[in-house]
Amino acid sequence: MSARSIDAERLLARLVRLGEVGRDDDGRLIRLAASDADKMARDLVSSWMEEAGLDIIVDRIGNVFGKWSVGDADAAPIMLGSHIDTVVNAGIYDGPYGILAALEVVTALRPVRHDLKRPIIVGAFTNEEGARYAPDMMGSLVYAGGLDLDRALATIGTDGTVLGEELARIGYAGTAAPGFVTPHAYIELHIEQGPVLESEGIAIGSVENLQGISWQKVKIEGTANHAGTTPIALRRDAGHAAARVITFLRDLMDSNSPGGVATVGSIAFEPDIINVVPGRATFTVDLRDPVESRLRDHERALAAFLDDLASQGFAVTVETLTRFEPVIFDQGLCALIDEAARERGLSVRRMTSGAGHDAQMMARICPSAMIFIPSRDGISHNPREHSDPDQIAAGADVLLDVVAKLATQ
Ligand code: HGY
Ligand code: MN
Ligand code: MN
Ligand code: MN
Repeated sequence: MSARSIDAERLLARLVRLGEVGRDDDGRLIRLAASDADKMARDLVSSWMEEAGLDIIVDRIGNVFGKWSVGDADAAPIMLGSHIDTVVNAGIYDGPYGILAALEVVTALRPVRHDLKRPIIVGAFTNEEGARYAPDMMGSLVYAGGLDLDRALATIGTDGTVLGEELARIGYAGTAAPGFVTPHAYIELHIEQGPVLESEGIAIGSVENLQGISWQKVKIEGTANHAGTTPIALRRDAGHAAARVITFLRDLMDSNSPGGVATVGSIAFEPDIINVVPGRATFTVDLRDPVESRLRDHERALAAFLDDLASQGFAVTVETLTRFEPVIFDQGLCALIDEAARERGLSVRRMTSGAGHDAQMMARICPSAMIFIPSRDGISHNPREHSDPDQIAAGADVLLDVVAKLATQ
């Protein structure tokens, strides 16, 4: 059993404290990328990084890193991280948990710093959620060389703002080149955000793969008309058409389960008036599957259904917002996670991540893996998001042990 442990009390207190940054008048937590709330949170996390004795580096896509220059200065660092930005009406653990636990790991390792052979970097990646600027996982994607920096900085948000201008406005348009160092390994500690660990009574998830993600924006143009005088058979009702797409996706997933998921998370009708047949429906489609060929099948099936709508007189346009293939994490790191959990007497199981994470981008440039802890009722992207204090501490202790092993190799 490892003698060391992280300071659970400080970790929990900081999670609550950071969770208050970005509350709106209704008490909802909203910390969209490059917003004023994001700035306040970045400033607070940066101050905690400095308190942990880390040197702050900000790169040109606004990723914030705290570097601990221990060990051999030329050795590739261990990188830990996650994100600070949130969705709308978020919980307090998704993202900050991985960063604040990493700061506790650094602090817990200070007494044995002379045994460490390589630097340790804690990263807070820009715009993981993609709620304001698509694609999601943008900061880590640019860092890993998967998206051109200038193109990312030019991204127009859902509110018409430009990411690069917003980063400059909040003072986080850094100067370091994204990808300035290739880590020896990247480990991300995160809440599961799903029901598996809790339903099986397992303490730790050793995440060995992450499902593919396809984000599309669909626009269906019909004919706005009088809600009272227009018979159903004579309509080109964009609202009915959108509803048929949603039902189609639900049936498609039912026929393919387990595995794939499909979500229409955002939808808008125009002119959006009670007594006018919608002339236009604009909505997003989020498709995911751990198996690339099945994800492609679902994309093709949706495209065929939309073509069929077009043959019925609707004008249909589709814009691809994001497309990431499934990712396999490093088996050696997963074995370390398994071992670290068992040495602490914690139950552990291999699993797939249903959610996207910065680790899936870092896996493009270095061995990467994730550690999950249970989420109560499997809820996330929701203020009811919750993990118990002992689960939060256990995940951070497993991260500590994995980092201690990696940093002394
Ligand atoms: O959508 C996702 O899974 C990620 O949290 N952005
Ligand atoms: Mn997250
Ligand atoms: Mn999230
Ligand atoms: Mn995520």
